[in-house]
Amino acid sequence: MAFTVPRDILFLCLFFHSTALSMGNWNTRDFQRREHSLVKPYQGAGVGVPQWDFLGSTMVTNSYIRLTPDRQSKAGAIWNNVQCFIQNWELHVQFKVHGSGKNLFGDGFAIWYTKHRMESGSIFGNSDPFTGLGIFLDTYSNHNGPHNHNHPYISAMINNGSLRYDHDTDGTHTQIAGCEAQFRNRDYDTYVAIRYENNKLTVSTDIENKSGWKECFSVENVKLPVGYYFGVSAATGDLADNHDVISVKFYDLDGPDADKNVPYTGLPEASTMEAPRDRIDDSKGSYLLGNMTGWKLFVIIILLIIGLGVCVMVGVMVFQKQQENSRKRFY
Ligand SMILES: [Ca+2]
Repeated sequence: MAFTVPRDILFLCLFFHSTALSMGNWNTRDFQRREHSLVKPYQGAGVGVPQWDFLGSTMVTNSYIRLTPDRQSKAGAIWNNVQCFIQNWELHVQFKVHGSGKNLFGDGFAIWYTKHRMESGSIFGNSDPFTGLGIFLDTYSNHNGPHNHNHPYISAMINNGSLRYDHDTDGTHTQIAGCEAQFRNRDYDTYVAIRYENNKLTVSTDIENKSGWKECFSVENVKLPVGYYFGVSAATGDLADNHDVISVKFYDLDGPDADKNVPYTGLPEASTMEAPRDRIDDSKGSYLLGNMTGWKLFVIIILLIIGLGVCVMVGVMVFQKQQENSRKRFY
């Protein structure tokens, strides 16, 4: 049964789920998991926020967690410090991206489910490369030419630790899917939902003040292991924005039969990678040579030498024949 959990209507979710489970012995306490959620009031009894750690420019207020202020060259993140051992889940993030820039603003934020946590770096404030899932809510197009899409743009990337994120193409070379989403400078609440169930990744948004989810994209055959961490990070550069997280709500979709599932523990994997898009800023010559392996180049050089040899031999033979003919004419 594929649907996205209606926000804040827990009883409805439970109704659907218990219906799906044929009124099985569903445990209501297991549905929303507090250990992976972050809701108001943020502060615990102590100074910190339970189960969450902060990085960089992150600032906690009573009503939001600001990852970056609307100022240049800032980076911040929040990281859940409890590993997730639930195979099927859904994450709702309420956020607010806003600032004084009318036409120029950036760079955006990212939601993570990764092996490593609390590492700062160049992908919206997180490390590059990373291992796991990254959902990018990119407000600024770094691309020099026209894209096939407009910004703000939401995309997903699955990484086994070997791929690098390319800012110059806004990550379109490594994305598994994406969609446009005008989520910036809204007067009302904006949400994004990430659902991972039976190796299917679905990202939906609620950014039009309609209290309903709209699917951004859905991708099958995505493999994510258990034991990774959730996080949200944001960065500004020459351009800036306030990147605020209002809440993170985690829902366990495994249900009471979870013990029967064998959790996936391999590397992150996605069988569908979108076709690379217009990356043609390499010069053609170096592109051709760059794609050639050593032995191919060797064979081509040998063939060229043989070809040149044949040309020279034919040339000499023709020349000799002409000399012979001209001599014959003299006599
Ligand atoms: Ca960008």
